[in-house]
Amino acid sequence: MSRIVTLDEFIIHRQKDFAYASGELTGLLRDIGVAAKIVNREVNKAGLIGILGRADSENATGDEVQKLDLFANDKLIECLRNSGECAGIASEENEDFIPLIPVAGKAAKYVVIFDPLDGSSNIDVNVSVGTIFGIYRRVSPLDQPCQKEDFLQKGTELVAAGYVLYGTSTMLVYSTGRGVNGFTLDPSIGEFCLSHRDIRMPDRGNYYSVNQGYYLKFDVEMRRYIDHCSDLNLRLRYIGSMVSDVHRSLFQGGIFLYPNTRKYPHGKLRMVYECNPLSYIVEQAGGKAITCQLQRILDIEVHHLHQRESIAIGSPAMVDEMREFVARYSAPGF
Ligand code: AHM
Ligand code: MG
Repeated sequence: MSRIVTLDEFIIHRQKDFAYASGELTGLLRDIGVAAKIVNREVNKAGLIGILGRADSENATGDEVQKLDLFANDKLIECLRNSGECAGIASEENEDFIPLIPVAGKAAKYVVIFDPLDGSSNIDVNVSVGTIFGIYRRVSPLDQPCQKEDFLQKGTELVAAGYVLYGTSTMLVYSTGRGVNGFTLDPSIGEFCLSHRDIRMPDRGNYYSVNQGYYLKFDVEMRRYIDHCSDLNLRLRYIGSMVSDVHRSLFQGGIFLYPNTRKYPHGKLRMVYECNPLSYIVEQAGGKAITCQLQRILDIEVHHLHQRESIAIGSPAMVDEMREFVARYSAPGF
């Protein structure tokens, strides 16, 4: 049996790949790993300790907030506040970003964005949820508190991104721009252990993932593409947690769609907290991610912390096919 490689060992080993790396990013990734373990512990026992259910409040963009969302949000903020390597955070659960006070007077050069618990409608019924995170290098002066523009960078500027999936087992998947690696939490030793090295997304797969209940609310070109998926007898899977649906396509191939609808004319999912970090991971694994208006997600200018976009993300051949459909059926005069 090959030797177990823990997340910490792997991160430290990878630091050597980056010339002039000073260990700050390494430290930050390790702190996120610790926060993930704490959130995992609570997700696993949520039913026992009564933190399921709604917290009777709404998040910054008007969605219902579950108690566990608030817990995960608080834990991530707490871990990053004490990290010393993070100048500020922006969370899907907070309206504005939060600058962090330097630890021991040291100016941190990174900011972190996260969706603490994605797929929150699944919490009550014990279905998979996930944490999504991304790390940017600050663009504002290091001797001052971080600024909004540090968080409003394009996805191409991400230094690292990843997610934690609280599923049948808990997995942390991340990339620092040199491929994607996956770690499974071994509960017996409390460590994330390298389980999926250099993940490559299949060129295509047998699954498509979309909330087909909104079919009639989609633009005609999206409807034609969804009909095509159905004609091909692709299997429809939709968990209602983007992390879980994207995770499946990463390993088995497939496409995840959240098109613009009448209710969400610009799409529902958030650029900063969901679309960009997951697109970064998927592209690093050889996949593609575009809007339903056919723009590469990572190239989109971000103007608001809670900006929403439509998205088609997944296996490269399937995203290309979706692009052809949309181009053909939205052509003038069609
Ligand atoms: P959340 O971050 O508030 O949980 O919402 C994001 C989620 C995605 O994970 C998921 O794919 C989508 O919203 C589900 O939305 P819908 O119920 O409209 O299909
Ligand atoms: Mg979310």
